[in-house]
Amino acid sequence: MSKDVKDYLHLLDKPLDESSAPEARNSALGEDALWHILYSLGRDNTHPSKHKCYWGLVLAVRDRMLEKWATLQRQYYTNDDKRLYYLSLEFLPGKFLRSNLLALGLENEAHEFLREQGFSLDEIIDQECEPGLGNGGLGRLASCYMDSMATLGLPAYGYGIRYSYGLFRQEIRNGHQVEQPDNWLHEGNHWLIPRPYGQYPIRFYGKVHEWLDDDGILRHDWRGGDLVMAMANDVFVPGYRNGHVNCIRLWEARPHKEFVLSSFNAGDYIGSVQEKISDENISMVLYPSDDAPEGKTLRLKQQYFFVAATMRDLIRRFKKLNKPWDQLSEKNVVQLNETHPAIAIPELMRVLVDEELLGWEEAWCICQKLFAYTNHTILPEALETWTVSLMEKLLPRHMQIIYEINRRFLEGVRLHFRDEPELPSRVSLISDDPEPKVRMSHLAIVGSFSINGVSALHTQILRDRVFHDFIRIFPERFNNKTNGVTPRRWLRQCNVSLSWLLSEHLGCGWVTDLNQVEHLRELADVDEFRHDWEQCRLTNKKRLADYIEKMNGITVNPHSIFDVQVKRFHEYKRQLLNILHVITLYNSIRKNPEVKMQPRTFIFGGKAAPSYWMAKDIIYLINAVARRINSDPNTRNFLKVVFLANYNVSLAQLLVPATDVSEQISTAGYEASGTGNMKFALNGALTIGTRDGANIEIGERVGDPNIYLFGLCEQEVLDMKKRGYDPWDIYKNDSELREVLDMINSDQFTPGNPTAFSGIFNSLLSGGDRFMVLADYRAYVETHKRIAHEYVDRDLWIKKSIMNTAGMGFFSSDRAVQEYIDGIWHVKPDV
Ligand code: NBG
Repeated sequence: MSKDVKDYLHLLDKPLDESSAPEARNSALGEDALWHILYSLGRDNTHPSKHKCYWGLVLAVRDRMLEKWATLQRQYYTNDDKRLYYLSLEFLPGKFLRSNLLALGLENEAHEFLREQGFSLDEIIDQECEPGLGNGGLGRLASCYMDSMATLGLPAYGYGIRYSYGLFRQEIRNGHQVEQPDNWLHEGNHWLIPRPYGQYPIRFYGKVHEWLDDDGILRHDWRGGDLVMAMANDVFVPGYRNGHVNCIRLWEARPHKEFVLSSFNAGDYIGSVQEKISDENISMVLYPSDDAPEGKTLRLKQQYFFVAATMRDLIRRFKKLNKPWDQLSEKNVVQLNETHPAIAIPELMRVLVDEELLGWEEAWCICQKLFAYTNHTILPEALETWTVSLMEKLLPRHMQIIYEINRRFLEGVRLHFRDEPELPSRVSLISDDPEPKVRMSHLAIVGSFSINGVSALHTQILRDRVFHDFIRIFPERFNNKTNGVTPRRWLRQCNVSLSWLLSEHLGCGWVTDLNQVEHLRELADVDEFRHDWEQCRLTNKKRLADYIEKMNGITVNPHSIFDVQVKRFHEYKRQLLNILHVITLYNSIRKNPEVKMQPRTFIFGGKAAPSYWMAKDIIYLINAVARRINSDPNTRNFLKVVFLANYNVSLAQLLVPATDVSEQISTAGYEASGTGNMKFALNGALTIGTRDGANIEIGERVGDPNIYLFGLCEQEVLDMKKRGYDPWDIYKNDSELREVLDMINSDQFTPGNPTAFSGIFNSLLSGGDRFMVLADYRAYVETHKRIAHEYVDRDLWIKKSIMNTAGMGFFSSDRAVQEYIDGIWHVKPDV
């Protein structure tokens, strides 16, 4: 008899594989938590509140990680291990408590303790705030990779910034996005260990002093300017049940001196404190743009600040080994997550040449063997540049070094490509604009031994277009590493009922060896298994429906198709295409009330960069359409539109397991990879998507019948643009679309205000529709019809759903990290 899904729910937080849990420490977790409430938090622990239980538990869990971490650090030195440094301006780890308990095998103990105190783990986790130290895919990828590095037992360090304010909290007021500060540290955070001892001074501005040493060699010394202190804050990342713990070191800016004495003595108390405040500003706030650069001085300061402190750490550890400098790259490798940390290359040159007095060639040779660079975007407007004038002012020595790297590089290019006089200016590290700029991607390419894209298509585009010239200069450097996601957070943790079902049939090995899910294919034809599969999904959908009711006051039918698009708002991601389809459906139901239709719920979520007006207008449009549709009694039973505010990792964990249809509909060629696409498919959602980024590879793995790919492919987008694409033609010829666009361009969704969306209307028509929304509209609408039709055939749909999960083994971040190890890092596990 089929197991009732309620049985699974009882087991929700029990370890799946208790036997493999490492031995518990002598004292029970709960006892330690109570001890910490009294002795670390200084609070009475007789009847601790939820809040105290949470922090007590955090400290008790942290103790267990620290013991392992300290042992490992010693081991790295004794074993002379090669270390990996993963430099990223963003991390999006999500909440820590549940994932750390799971990794350490401590859920049972935690449950027991909380039960004694009269709380559930869910209630306790509600207390936890999520660190939003990133914008989207790039930051979340960094966190998935940290999870895999720990689970694979690598001697690895993550490095980033401890922003005081993470990504803004999004509220929706009258349909508009409103940004609120995310003061995630307002009551401190015990997952982080601040390290006030051994801070590093980091210099900005100042002058370069030149002098001749005793051998007549010209030396450089960067002096003066402002000093800011970098203080480490460590947060620990345990591997899954393997006793391994890594650390992410987040730098916090501190004032160099408490007060500027002269102004203090002169009675300018406020002035002296002001300086302290401006020093701390460097790590104050995360830049809220995604796939777009920020040409602001503070941003460059942030980049240099965290990179310089990180390189200090790397060199300090290396020096303890007493090895010659040429072994720096044998004992370390530095992965640059996008170009944000690329200033590390001239910084290491500066340290080696100016401070350690190595010759230029020797130092450059070390650099080129140490750094590897991952590119995450091909949007031209997102490729980072800094004006030479800013760089010269803020980092004068680095600018000199960049000139010298460029001079030598271009000399080589001229020599090897004599008959291409245009080439040097195209590949130069400095643009020849009227206001010359440093091209950070060129710097990263020239200074790294490996350059990778994040999906097969993306890497191909890098080769064919974006970095075409460099492929000819450094063919051996370019490679692909298709992204992956951690099955711990994105299946085991977020979808407990399905995890139980999988483990019952496949054993627990899939948690660390995701390829095992392929055996699900054999079960797709078993009636009882399909029944259980559907029950698990329904449980998740009901949970999401409750959340929607609570947060938005909208009642949604859990048997309707849950069609979800959650990601940052960007025109290339085309939330607009999605809402055009929703309006199309709305019109068609109104016109044909007698036609029976499968009820559908369209769910949106995501933040727009605060200065990205078009993206904010699209959010407003979705909310305006939602208000109209949800209140229309004629369509209410068939169509609901929901915008969930403040999309973040925790909300993703709720949405992903409850989704039937995953929207991955970027203009082909624009989404480097996508990782949301992987999370949804892993949890059994079917993808409607363009042939873009990793969607293509997902299609190859789950099989054509189990994915809905539509629309122009990358080449067709290019061809169409070249031929001259006119969106007005499509507008004229497609009456259904015309009706939708005319509604947007009237006051239908904003009574009394007919111009609310004229910006959107114009961007799609007179503006030329840069992202080909109208070009893909018809194919998209027709594909949705097919989806609605096939969803009704429950057997067919559930089989497809199972085939999706079954095909996703490849997209584990364990596989991706293993490919980085084999192809780039060559580091060995230390377990
Ligand atoms: C994003 C891409 C995504 C990709 C992630 C992770 C940036 C700059 N890029 O497609 O847009 O999945 O990186 O690689 O955030």
